[in-house]
Amino acid sequence: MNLNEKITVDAEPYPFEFVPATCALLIIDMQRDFLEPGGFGEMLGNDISQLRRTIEPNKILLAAWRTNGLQVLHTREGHRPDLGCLPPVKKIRGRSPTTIGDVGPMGRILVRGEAGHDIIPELYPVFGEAVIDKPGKGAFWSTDLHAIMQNRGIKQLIVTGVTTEVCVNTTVREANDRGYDCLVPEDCVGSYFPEFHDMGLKMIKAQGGIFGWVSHSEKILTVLK
Ligand code: TIU
Repeated sequence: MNLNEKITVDAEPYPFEFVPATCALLIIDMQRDFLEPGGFGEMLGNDISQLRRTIEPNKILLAAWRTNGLQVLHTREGHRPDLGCLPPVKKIRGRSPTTIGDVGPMGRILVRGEAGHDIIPELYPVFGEAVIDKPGKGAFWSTDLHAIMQNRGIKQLIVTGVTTEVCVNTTVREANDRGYDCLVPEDCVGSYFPEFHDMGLKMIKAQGGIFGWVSHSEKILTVLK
């Protein structure tokens, strides 16, 4: 397969054309605190199984991306240990007794350098894959993601990770405004709330693909072979 040639993957609202060499896999916030039993997400009463079902398809897609020598980017949501980049409103919203920056089940919650902030072992980054630490929901805001994409010639994105309607949706919208195509494989994204997951995907592909395309990892794997 010539990785510099356009290939087409079945998607909604219509087939997605991409050049593998310039299309990065962007894996959003697959962090221990969001996905692991006993983490911050579960501590807040969320059903982590809705997120954990995305681990296996992400693992397979990531392996295929690596096998083909394609570009991979990871993000983590979190804050400086001094919490200088944590807006006070973000800390107090939710009214939980334990909030961002406090000591949680896996270290200080969503603080860089803490165990719970790190990426789950199943999808752990390898050398050469950029890890973007982001203080917000979108991966572009207050990060060097856009510079990295320009420096590495990345023109399109396959966006996976959690959660569908929060960080994935925000990132897809940000990418769209910067002129990038985004394809979201539905089995590789998840939400604590199935109905928000469904609507989050519908919002991306509505109106002729107002923010991008939605497909399935198996369809991407088929065309990569
Ligand atoms: N990564 C991400 O989506 N962060 C969140 O806080 N998501 C929620 O759904 N809460």
